[in-house]
Amino acid sequence: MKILVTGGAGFIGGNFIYYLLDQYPSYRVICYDSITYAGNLETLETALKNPFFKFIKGDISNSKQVFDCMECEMPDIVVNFAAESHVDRSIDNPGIFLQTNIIGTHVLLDASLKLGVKRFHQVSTDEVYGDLPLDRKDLFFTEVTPICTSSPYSASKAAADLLTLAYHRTYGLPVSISRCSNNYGPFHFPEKMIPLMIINALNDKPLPVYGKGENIRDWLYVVDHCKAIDMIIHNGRVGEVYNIGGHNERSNIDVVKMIIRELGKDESLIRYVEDRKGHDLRYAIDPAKIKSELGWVPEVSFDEGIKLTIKWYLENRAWWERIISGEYINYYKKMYENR
Ligand code: NAD
Ligand code: TDX
Repeated sequence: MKILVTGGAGFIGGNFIYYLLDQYPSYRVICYDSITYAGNLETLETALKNPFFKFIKGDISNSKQVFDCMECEMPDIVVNFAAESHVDRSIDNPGIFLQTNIIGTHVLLDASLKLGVKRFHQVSTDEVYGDLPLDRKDLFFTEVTPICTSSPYSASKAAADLLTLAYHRTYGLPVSISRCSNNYGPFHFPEKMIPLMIINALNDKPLPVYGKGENIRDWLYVVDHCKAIDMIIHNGRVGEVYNIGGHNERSNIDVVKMIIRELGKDESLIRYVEDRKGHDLRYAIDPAKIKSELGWVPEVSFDEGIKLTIKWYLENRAWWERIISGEYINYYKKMYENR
């Protein structure tokens, strides 16, 4: 079995590669990634020593590069993680989100169809459903919740989902889609809330909480997401969408206070800053379908997962210190200096 993982030098794709190499020692795993600001070959340092793993540099929206790679490797399965993934960046500069997330997915679908890939899996997000009100804890996203996006990021991911389903219905490409809630864990890029708060707290820098910190996210430890994708690509039904989430809703301010407590820091580090434009209020996944069809259940509680994550950031300072001392400085200034 040969699996092509796009975006594998990023957060979830990187974790997925380690998961595959560990679970299926006889599989060939190829990472295809253009190494944007979010891609990092240091994440794949250990994988690169494994003879069953190969890295190929390329852009998913470049048809020639994609066809060259896929004609040469002829993967059985393609799992597409490659994306521009940060909502704030999409608000600042939407164009690249359309290029990578929509055109890039189209190029991969086209190549997968022409080369007879046995399964194309699109890694999507709960953000395609828009948001839920804060005061209706009885409401959850199911697979039939209408697509209703808020940000250029989520709009581009929704477009990619629709294209993926169109390739199934129109051309018979065997596809599947997963829509997961917010992930956290090792190798998470410092622009995202949890690693940003851990790193700023470690450096005694202010913790920028958008608005009142009341927005709710449904957090899932990244390895539980990897397990779910593994189950879908091997046993999930073709043409289907599966929601992934562990019923772990927390307000942002509660998460920030938990990180402060775990690190033994003081709540005076918290700064309430200008809210994100169009900020989604609450995400909450109903995972009943993947649970009943595939038997997936999350295994890592938030209390345990946040401890594991903090421990990883403490033990892997070099990984994130190199990131925050580079181009990230300019990003941080632009996003937070006058907020
Ligand atoms: P990330 O930003 O950490 O990594 C993205 C990776 O894609 C990077 O390695 C980057 O170099 C690569 N990439 C970007 N543009 C590319 C291009 N044009 N060609 C080839 N490679 C390219 O993202 P992540 O957080 O790991 O998210 C991975 C996927 O999971 C995304 O599709 C995202 O929408 C989805 N998702 C993320 C979350 C989350 O909480 N992070 C939750 C649900 C779904
Ligand atoms: O500095 C911050 N302060 C803050 O209050 C940042 C970066 C974020 N926030 C808030 C905004 C959100 O309510 O924290 C929450 C989480 O923010 P992000 O980490 O940016 O994640 P989110 O916008 O929820 O999107 C994430 O989950 C769904 C991923 O980045 C997406 O790729 C995924 O699809």
